Amino acid sequence: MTINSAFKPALIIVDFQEDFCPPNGSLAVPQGRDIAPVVNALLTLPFAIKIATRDKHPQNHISFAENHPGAIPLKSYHTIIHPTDPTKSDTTLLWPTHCVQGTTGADLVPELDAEKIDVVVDKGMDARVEMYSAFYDPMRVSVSGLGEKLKEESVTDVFVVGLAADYCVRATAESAAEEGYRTFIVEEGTRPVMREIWEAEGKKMVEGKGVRIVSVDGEEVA
Ligand code: VGL
Ligand code: ZN
Repeated sequence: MTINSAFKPALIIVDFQEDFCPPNGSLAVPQGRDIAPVVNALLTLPFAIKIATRDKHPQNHISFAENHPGAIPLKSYHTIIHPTDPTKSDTTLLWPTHCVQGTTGADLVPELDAEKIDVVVDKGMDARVEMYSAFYDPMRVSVSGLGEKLKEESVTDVFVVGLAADYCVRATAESAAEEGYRTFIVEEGTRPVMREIWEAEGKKMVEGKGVRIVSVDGEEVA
């Protein structure tokens, strides 16, 4: 019998950026900035690699309601046709304009202990597709390089925190699980856009995809 005891954990801090935080973020997640102490505490632990991701959209990004006349942010949906295979399409929620490349809204928050981060991965840069997962968009038109990084480091386990729990944290964790990593969301290190739906349905759906939601105390919480 061979015992494979490899344990090379990665920490992925998703989109901990000004536009996702109160008081001034254009798409502020309630209490989003409050995750800083937990995230910084995790950054002191011996992860094999510590990665921060940034949502970095061009001004003409497909997910911005203002780019679709009459659309209402957080209420309207838009159909994205696959850029090269028009038989494929996807329906996506539209947002207030956020994390535009070159604006301060796209900056990582100053509360984050950025010195401890090994790699910053940018995502959402292709105007034609929405990209919640930090690995790739659902149509795999835009690929960030995060997957390659984890492979290079022979990562076995992925711990995900950041913003927002119900969108980019969730999608990134689901991709990690799909890529074969043991994957965890650390509950205190994230906050959802829509708390009620996240608690009532979202967590169970993520867990159904093989992601474990854990507490910093080590207790399984969901
Ligand atoms: C996100 C909505 C739009 C996120 C990014 O980081 O969760 N949510 N773009
Ligand atoms: Zn975005």
